[in-house]
Amino acid sequence: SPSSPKHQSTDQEKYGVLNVTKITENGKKIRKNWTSSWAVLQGSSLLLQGTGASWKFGGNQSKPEFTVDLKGATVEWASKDKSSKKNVLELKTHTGTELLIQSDNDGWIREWYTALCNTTGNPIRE
Ligand code: I3S
Repeated sequence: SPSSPKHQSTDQEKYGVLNVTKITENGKKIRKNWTSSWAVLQGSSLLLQGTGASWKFGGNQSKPEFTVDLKGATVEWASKDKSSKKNVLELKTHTGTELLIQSDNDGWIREWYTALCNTTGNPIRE
């Protein structure tokens, strides 16, 4: 809505704060590290940027940002065994990187789910 510019976005360009963690890097399971990130969905890329100086995203990540190529990625609600948190999305890229994306805000995570499904061509499920 116009009164809430931070949350105003379309499926083509969307941005805001999400909790994220990598769980797999190049097909190899890595230790979770949930971190609050500034997320920007633009075209077929999802850019994740740290909100603090110590932000680190995965094992071989030195820069305070990470770009996810959404071409050929799958998006779905994560199963309960993936996390004890609510509202968790699982994003798998075509290169074998797996991320979990989460927000405590039900409406906000649903908006992101819809946008990511639309971008990747994945079916939207309840
Ligand atoms: O899937 P896991 O290993 O139970 O994930 C939890 C751990 O990463 C935990 O940190 P430690 O590595 O210090 O145990 C985190 O604090 C938890 O948040 C992780 O689980 P959730 O269910 O929050 O995704």
